[in-house]
Amino acid sequence: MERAWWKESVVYQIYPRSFCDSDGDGVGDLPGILSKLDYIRDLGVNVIWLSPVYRSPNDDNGYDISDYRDIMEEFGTMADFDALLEGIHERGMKLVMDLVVNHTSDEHAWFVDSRSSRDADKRDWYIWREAKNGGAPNNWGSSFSGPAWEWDEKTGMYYLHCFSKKQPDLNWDDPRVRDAVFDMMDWWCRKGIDGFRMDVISMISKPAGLPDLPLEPGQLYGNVCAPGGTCNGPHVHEYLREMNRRVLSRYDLLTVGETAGVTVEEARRYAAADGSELSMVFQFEHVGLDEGPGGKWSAGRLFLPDLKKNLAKWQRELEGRAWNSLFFCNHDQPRVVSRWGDDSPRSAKCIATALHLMQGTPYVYQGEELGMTNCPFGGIENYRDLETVNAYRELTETGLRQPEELLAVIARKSRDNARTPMQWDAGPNAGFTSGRPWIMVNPNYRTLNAAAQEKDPDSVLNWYRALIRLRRESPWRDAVVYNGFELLDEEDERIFAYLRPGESGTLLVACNFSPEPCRWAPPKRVLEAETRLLLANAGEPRLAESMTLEPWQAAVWAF
Ligand code: TEU
Repeated sequence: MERAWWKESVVYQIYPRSFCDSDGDGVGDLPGILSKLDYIRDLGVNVIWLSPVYRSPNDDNGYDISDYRDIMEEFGTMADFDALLEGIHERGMKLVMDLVVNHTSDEHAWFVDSRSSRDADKRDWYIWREAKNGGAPNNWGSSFSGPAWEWDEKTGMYYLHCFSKKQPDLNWDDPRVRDAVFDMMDWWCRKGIDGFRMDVISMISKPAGLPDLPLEPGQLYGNVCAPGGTCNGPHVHEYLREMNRRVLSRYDLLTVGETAGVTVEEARRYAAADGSELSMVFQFEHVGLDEGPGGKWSAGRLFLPDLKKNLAKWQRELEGRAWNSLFFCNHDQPRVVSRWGDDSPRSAKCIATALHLMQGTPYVYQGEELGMTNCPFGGIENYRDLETVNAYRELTETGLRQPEELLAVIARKSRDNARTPMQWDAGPNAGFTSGRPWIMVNPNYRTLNAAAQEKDPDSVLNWYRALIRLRRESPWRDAVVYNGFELLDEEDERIFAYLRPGESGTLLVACNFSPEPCRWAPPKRVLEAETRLLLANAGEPRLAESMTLEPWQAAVWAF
């Protein structure tokens, strides 16, 4: 398999709003990130993915961009950005920017022009349609509740917004849009950045004719993010190959597509080994496995064999043909230690081990390395995320859900669980800000924080450091990155175990995803080999024909 630096990388995702506030306005900023670069470097990661820092009215916390070539006022200035980029490069790390080009803010100059009149110069840079039967042009729903169409009184037409109404979708079928986006991307590459994470890039090519989508019973609108919605549209690969030809191929970049609705077949095209489109993609099948039949806001529970089989499918189906990304956490997902663990540090370490030793580029989301947990927000008034607040309003006002029952699901699944301030120390506001934080600080910061874990050899932080060292510095680094994958005991409902076979030796990973001791029988070929324990999050488990893995125990052997 061809080697590449982005295959051998570990990426740390920063949500700037919640990372570190340097000027006391209660919002994280670029100088705050600069002040924490040594902490990030000491984790062992070599790439930082920065969620959007461009000028934005913050309807969706920066994923609604009003100027791609300026910095959001609350985050600082372009000079602050340049200092941050320099600081990252000085420490031997790379910077991946978040590229949000499926849509802009409605305050972007392009949209201001487009909506000014039906024959405006940039009218076709967005997706405008006449009313149909006196209403919206089709049954599409916004990901943030309500219809995906907003009526514009001035020009008497609807515009499409798959997300909030302040996030109008760009019309990628207009070559002038592609020209403007590619020119902006090149401008950032010439500033010296090292890649892009591409927001909902699988949605940029809409299906011809914008047809209605199928509706499940009780569904108010068609789901634009579901397969068959706006994902993986007719020209998406054509546009990405054009982007690659005109921009990406001219630089040495890590590019990762956030490809809602992607299948393994589609991923083999988006992340093809021939480098014709992107380096890798984020798939979302695994983080949908604990949803009930009603989607995100329905109470479901993870059945571990489903997770194991899904991850094994992606390992098997991409191997040698495309490259995988490995994540459980990001700014849109609840904290995995609460979601699939029991909030204990050992469960955080166990889950991380299972993820980090598969084939693919691992992504660590800020605070995940500390085992940060979901936050007890309580009432809906304490939430800030428009996806959560809009869903609560729509589902309760239509009578589809009861407030208390829905709040219980929101507490588990809201994106705000990942957006509480980074917990640096036990001081006021967890050391995040000297001001009033824009969102609630998780009250467990007094004991769960980076300062407390820095010196604790058994901390979650030092476990992530060990995992990342194994992948990036140890004699086994090539095995971790490039070896194959073979799932073991796929029906076992508590043990997540797999092999990483390769010419330079094989790794065995065994994780007890449960709070009870669990009997386990390693494969015979392991017992016949001379094995070496590389890592264990508890004790020194000895391989035996029938052995017990302690609650949330995870271990890695080589042979
Ligand atoms: O997310 C795309 C997306 O599908 C989200 O709706 C996400 O899957 C969902 O919230 C999970 O419940 C991207 C960004 O990551 C997200 O933060 C933005 O809000 C969204 O696009 C619009 O830019």
